[in-house]
Formats: sequence, C-alpha cells, structure tokens
Amino acid sequence: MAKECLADFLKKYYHNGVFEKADFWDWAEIFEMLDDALENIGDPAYAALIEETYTAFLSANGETWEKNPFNDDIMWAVIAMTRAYRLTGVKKYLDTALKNFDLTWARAYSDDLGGGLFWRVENQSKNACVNGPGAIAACLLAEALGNESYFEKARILVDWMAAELYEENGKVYDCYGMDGRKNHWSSTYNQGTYLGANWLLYRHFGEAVFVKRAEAVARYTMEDMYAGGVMNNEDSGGDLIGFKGILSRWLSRYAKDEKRPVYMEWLKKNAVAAYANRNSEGLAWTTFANKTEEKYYDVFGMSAAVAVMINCVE
Ligand code: 7K2
Repeated sequence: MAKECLADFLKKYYHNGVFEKADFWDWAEIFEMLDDALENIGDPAYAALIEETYTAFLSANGETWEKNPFNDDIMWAVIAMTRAYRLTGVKKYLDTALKNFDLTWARAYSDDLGGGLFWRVENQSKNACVNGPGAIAACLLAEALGNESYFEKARILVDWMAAELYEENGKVYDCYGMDGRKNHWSSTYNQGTYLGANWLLYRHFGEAVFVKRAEAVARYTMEDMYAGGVMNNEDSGGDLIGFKGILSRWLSRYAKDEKRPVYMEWLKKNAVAAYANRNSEGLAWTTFANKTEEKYYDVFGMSAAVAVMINCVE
C-alpha cells in the first residue's frame, strides 16, 4: 500500500527534486516523507531521490537560509537533512543542517516569555511549530554529532513548552504572543513534534517525565482530538493540509519503540481509510474519511495520507 501510493504521488508531483508548487516548508516536509520511505521501506532508490531533492532544494534556497523570515521553516528543513544524513551517511546533509540550525538558534532564542524560540524574525510570538521542531532538530543533531550540548538545547525548549504551551492532559497549545496572549488551539503537527521531542529526550536522558509526557500527548491526540476515529479535518489553507503526515512520523516512532500498538492500530485505521478513498490516480486527499475527487489537489495535502501509510510500515 505505502510503496504503491508513494509511487503514484511521485508520478504526479515530483519533477527532478522539485515537488510541484511546494513552498519552502512543504518541500522540507515532503523531503521528510522520503526519509520516512528510506527508513521504513528501505529501497535504496529513495536515497537517490533524497540526493536529487537536496540538490534542488539548495539550488533554489542557497546553502544557508537566513533570507527566510520563518524560523520554523528552517527547523523543518534541518530535520529533513539531519535525518537524511543519519540514513545515508552523506556528510554534506549534516553540514548544511548544522549551519542552518546554529544560525536559527542564534537569531530566534531569547529569554522573553521565559525562554523558547521566536516563530519569525519580527520576534512577536513563540510558537509550538518552531519549538517542537527546534527540539527535535537539536536531538537529532546531538546524536549525529555526538555533541551533548545540543541535547541541552532541546531540553531547554521542551521544558519551556511544558511550562507555557502545555497542559498535563497532553494538550499542546499553538503559541504565546509578546502581548501575553496564548492561542490554545491544538493541531496534529504540534502534538506530533512535541511527542517526538519528548520521546527523543527520554531515549537519551531516561527521565520518566519525558515518556510520561509523550504518552499523554499521544493519548490526547488519539482520544480527545479524534475519539479514536479517522482524522478528517485540517483540510483548509496551505499549511494544515500536511499536518497529519508530521503526526504520523513521531507517533509511529513512539509506538514502535515504546511498544504501544494501540497507536499503530489507530494510524493503520487512518491509512486504510485513506487508501480506500483514493481517486483514479491513486491519490488520497487529507480528509481521510471522504472519497478523493477527480480534480487537482495541493501537493502538501496529498502527501499526508502517503506519509501515514509509509509510517505504518513495520
Ligand atoms: O501561526 C503559525 C502557527 O502558529 C500556526 O500553527 C500555523 C497554522 O500558522 C503559522 S505557521 C505556518 C507557516 C509556516 N512557515 C511557512 C509559512 O508560509 C506558514 O504560514 O497554519
């Protein structure tokens, strides 16, 4: 299912390293889907696609991305490339990731609001969408480099989020503004990255607080947000449509490593629903419970179901 759907997705949207009409962060996240494919399916052909995508991404965006005002965008691409390095051993992926992590940390971290990374260069809010990915990027770099100081950076972000953007029941808030206001909206991508960050810290530090939190976030997402059913929302705009792929990446990793099959079963239920609802081109839209129409859909929103399927491969 996963391999076949990825092939149909690539046939439709992939052109020599470029994903049709994908902007910077869509591109980074679909790059991560190729990492998922290499990691879970294991066909070396995916390593060639990663190399081609890396080359195209750098020729479009340069080697360092300080022109991009979104700190979150850079963190997503750092994660994609650090994972690519860990899967292939190609050193330039790690070098690029490290340079861009360091420049982003330097411009985005501050003590305002108690800590954490700013979302954009205007420094108006601190959002889960940059702090969760920032913590994941730091953990992955720490492991790849064997450099403990990046684990400490990750811990700082995760602790700050626990204090300001988190409820003990497992709910992750969206952001905290410099005006003192918090947006309490929870979304699959923020749930997913906060789960992933806690899980990676648990594996390194072994402290129970992290695994307890990972479990709470997983449970909240499946039960409170979806009552164990098929995810059928986050289908508007250019950003939300790709969120579920991000959740599936970290939830499946947690479920596999920590042996929590209940979450794999839930992800599989979602994958099966999306698969049953694909259109004649073999593509499934981000509302997994609805039949996909015979029309042109945005690439990022079409990647979510494929990512869920790939992350269900055991
Ligand atoms: O407001 C932030 C975030 O807190 C919220 O969760 C999402 C919801 O929107 C933005 S983050 C989305 C940006 C990511 N970087 C690329 C930009 O084009 C995009 O707006 O959607």
